[in-house]
Amino acid sequence: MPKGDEVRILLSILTSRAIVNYRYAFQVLQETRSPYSTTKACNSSMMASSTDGAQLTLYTGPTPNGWKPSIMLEELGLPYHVRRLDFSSKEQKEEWFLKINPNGRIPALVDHTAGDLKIFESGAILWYLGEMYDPEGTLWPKEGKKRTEVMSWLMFQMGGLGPMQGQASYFLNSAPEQIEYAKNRYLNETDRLYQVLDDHLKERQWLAAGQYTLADIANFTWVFCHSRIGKTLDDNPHLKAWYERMLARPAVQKGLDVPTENAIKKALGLSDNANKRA
Ligand SMILES: N[C@@H](CCC(=O)N[C@@H](CS)C(=O)NCC(=O)O)C(=O)O
Repeated sequence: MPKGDEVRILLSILTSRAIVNYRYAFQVLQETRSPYSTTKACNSSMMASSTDGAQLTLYTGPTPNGWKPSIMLEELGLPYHVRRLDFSSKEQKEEWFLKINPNGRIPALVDHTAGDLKIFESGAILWYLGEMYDPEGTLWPKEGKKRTEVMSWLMFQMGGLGPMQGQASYFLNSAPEQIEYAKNRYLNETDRLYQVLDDHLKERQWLAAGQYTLADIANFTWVFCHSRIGKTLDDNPHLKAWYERMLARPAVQKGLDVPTENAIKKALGLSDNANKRA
């Protein structure tokens, strides 16, 4: 047998073992935890200063990335403790929090049932919750092809919509100087991504896998903030219909009210004057 073939066979054996081990590790973790229904000690509205028996602590703020996990936790009906970080005092850069998220940003999640496992990056948090706490596949389908579709739309948000709209919002609302080129660059790219979503939703109710999933949650929280960059959804009728379907979900509304109430009013610009496109 040629040497190249041997190496390839060896690699494929090692890779399949690694996948099996990884699956096994998750299975063990899942088997060792107790069921959620036994710990309804805390929910989003309580926001106590200790974990109060909740198995998960969410470190968050009222922002598009911060709302993703609270919506998913509400959809799954999981009890969780909420710790809001104070951006004005740069609490997210304090040493204690950097031990939870070395990137010094929200959101982050700590799973107390898994040895205080720390998860950061909102996409990773949604994936973790799906993998560990959605045994029925309601938001994170079980079938491989469907999962791949969900992952594609999750990554579309993490690598595209979030960063582009985030920069558009920064250059419009927060930058110390007005830079037309930067504003146009990020607004145009955000417009393009909204159009991609609109085209995709023309023939379907939800973004991926023929069902409501965590990919809808991830993209929604950004579309929710469209007025922050002076956008309306009038040119994107399919996106608008999806947005309204999302907003009608009770768990979405509850998740948006974490960690502060009235997020819906604020994000729609009803009490905010910094939401017009320059
Ligand atoms: N890619 C990260 C982005 C996190 C992020 O940028 N979070 C913002 C709020 S939406 C934040 O913590 N900003 C405060 C800071 O940058 O110090 C994720 O998806 O979790």
